[in-house]
Amino acid sequence: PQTQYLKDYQAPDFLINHTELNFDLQPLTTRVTALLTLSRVGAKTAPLVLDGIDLRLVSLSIDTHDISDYKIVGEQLIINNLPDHCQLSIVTEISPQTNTSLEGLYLSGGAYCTQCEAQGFRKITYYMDRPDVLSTFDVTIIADKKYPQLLSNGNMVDSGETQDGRHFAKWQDPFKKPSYLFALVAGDFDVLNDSYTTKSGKNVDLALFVDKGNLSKTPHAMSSLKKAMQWDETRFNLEYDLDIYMIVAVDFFNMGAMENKGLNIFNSKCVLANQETATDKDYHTIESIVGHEYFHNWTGNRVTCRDWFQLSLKEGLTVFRDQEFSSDLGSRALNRIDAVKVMRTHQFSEDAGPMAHPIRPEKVIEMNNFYTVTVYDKGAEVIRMMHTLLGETNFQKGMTLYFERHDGQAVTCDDFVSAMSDASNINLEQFKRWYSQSGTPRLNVQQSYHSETQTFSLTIEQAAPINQPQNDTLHIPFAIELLDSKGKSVPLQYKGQSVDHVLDVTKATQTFNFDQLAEQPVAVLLEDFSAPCILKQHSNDQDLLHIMRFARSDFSRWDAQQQLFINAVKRGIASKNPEPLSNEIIAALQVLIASRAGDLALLAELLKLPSFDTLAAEFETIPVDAILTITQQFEQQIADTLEQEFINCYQALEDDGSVNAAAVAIRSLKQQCLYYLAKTDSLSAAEFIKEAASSTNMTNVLGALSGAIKASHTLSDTLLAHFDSQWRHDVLVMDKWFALQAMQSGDDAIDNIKALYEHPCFDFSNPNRVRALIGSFSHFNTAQFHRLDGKGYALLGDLLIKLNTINPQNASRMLTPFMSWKRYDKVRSAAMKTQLQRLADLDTLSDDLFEKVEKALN
Ligand code: BAL
Ligand code: ZN
Repeated sequence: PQTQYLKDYQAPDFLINHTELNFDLQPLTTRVTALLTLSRVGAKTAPLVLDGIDLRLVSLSIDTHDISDYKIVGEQLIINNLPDHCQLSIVTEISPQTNTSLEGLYLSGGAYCTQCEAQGFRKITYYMDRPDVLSTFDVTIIADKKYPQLLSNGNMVDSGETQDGRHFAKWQDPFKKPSYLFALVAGDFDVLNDSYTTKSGKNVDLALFVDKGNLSKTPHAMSSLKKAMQWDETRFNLEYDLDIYMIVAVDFFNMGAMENKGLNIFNSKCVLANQETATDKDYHTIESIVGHEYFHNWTGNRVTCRDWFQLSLKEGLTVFRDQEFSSDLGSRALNRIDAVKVMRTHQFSEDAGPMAHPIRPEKVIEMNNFYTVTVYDKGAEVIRMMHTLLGETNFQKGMTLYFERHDGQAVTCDDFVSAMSDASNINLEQFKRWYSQSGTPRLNVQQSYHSETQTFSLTIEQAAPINQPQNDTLHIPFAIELLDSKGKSVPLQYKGQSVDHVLDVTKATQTFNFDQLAEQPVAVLLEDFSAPCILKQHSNDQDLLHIMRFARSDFSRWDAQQQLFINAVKRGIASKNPEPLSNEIIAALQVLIASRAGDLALLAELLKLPSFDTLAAEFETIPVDAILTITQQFEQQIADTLEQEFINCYQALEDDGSVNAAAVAIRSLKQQCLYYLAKTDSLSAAEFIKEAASSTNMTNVLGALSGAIKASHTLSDTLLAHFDSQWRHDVLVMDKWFALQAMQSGDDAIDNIKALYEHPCFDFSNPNRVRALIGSFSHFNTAQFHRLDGKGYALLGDLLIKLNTINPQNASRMLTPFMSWKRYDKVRSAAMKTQLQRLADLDTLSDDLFEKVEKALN
């Protein structure tokens, strides 16, 4: 495997001004004819270097002359002595049916579809498969009529029958695009048609293609799309540019979805939803992903990346945009909580592990390995920090300037920051280090209060991340609030000047002073998680309870509650005889449940203990058993002490079954009550579980089953069996069942999972199934995955060996839990290492796994 470096970037020697593609679709031998209009922009002597994988070259010609001066070296076709301008014709053959990698052109449940980002186009034909080569595309698709819909990017300009009784469609995309945005679909779908009128009055046809029989599950995705189109006009002044926008849902897909120009291809689980089959969380995810792919039309497609090291240019920015979309349409606090959970668990853990990389990586073996929480979610945090530093008005000016300068171009992260800086006149030179430094910065904060001068001081020290000692100091927007003893927000001022609540931290150690404070305030620090840092502070429980009650930011109230629990867990683990949760904490929870006031979904969050991953992040060596024991103990204490309050709350809340925010919030709070009640032997709990499990609303059903299984409730087996018989016809719903099965405790948990490999709905070649069963197991069934006998690790190891040949990209994602093997105790880390070594010893280890296994072991 070869490492590619950002520093080695070279501009292409040729442009592809126009690309004509002709597909003659057959499952085992699809013939692809590519006609490339080329012009040389590099050295006279430079050869044309085209990428290609798993292709059978049939012919290579200019005009009608065959070319002989070429060679195929590894995964490249190198052609010498080409004229400066020419039309190169390349005929290749590929086999969609045997392509299980789900990259390039493949068959998904009988339909042809493509996935080209990042480097899948090279599995379709020889091409300059790099994002800085932009071309217009004309595409002709010829197929049997059993595939009535033949789709590609842009507008359909012709269609008809072929002489041999098949049919064809021709598509033209007027916008230049790199190959990774190419898409083709051929299948027999049901279609939901709709339309949208842009704010300048342009009519856009909207079409959503799904497997036959699924139309009832499409309205939510369609309405999400229209909301996204409108939101982008209102908030970012960006309109759609083609006459038609298509979304196709397929069952076999490695990612959530793909933003191909005018023809998005989606994993069906990110499209299909109705109340019986999808949870409220699914509804939210679908809205956000439909938005995300739509927003890429400007941030990704109109302005794309110069090279793949710049991936965060489009992904960080587009995640930021989809987060803002969800926050403007729904609860800002809950969206922030979700985003921060991802950061503090998955991203911080990636930063602390062997795959740590900056949001703009500097070296890559397999690009698919860099579609990470760092590039995406930390990337979005970096954009969010710029937004915080500039403010909405200047940020939007920066976006406008970015599009003025770069529409139709392939550019770099530096180009984006320059636009932001130039538009706002704010110096972002130091800020740019966020793009090149990996690891999570640690901030040590000292507070002091001087009653004689009524002055309060905050000293913030930036410590480099644990595994990145050489890091330079960063520019960090550090937001704060000061509360008085009554819980009122105090104006920030010093020496007669008001002080902004976002502190500009730019030095290794910096002190900020505030005066006119008659008493020592309680400081809310890193309000709204204004920077992706680890905050080291010594807040006592009293202050945290005060923040939980009074902070103006709902996010910070939740954050304080999390910290309270974290402190209690850490104290418990440190002592031989762990104390139960304090009366104050229990009382605070009691008040919350009894009040049933405010945002009920937020209230549900406030009742949750931090996840295992959140707690694990607090320790250098993860004390698996101790964390599990103490959290179970605390949850049991909450369940037992507040049982009656949970019953009252559950009974008092009326769920009207609708999908509006209020009903969603009610369901989430009811679920949280049920989660605790399932841990008690109360008769009401059993009744509530049975009632919710027989509901026609999947959120309620899943809440009941999940609560029952996690509490090993006696009803679990019956409920699981019933669910299986009810939903076997719907694989997406069965994914929820596989995920529930993965959570089973008990000594036979591993055998149970192995037995499920034989279930008629299970399929190793489908990423959704594999993630539902084994992904859920390895991420969320902590006790069983981390069994001391190593059987949980062996289960994952066996799976990875199998997936290595079926679908390396999926294998590599599934490997993630092993990446942090060094953070566990000796027995566990040795057992995990054994599995990594098994992979390293494979003769045919894919590049995807090689890169991560090698980094993990070294
Ligand atoms: N571009 C890959 C899928 C996504 O991030 O939208
Ligand atoms: Zn994206």
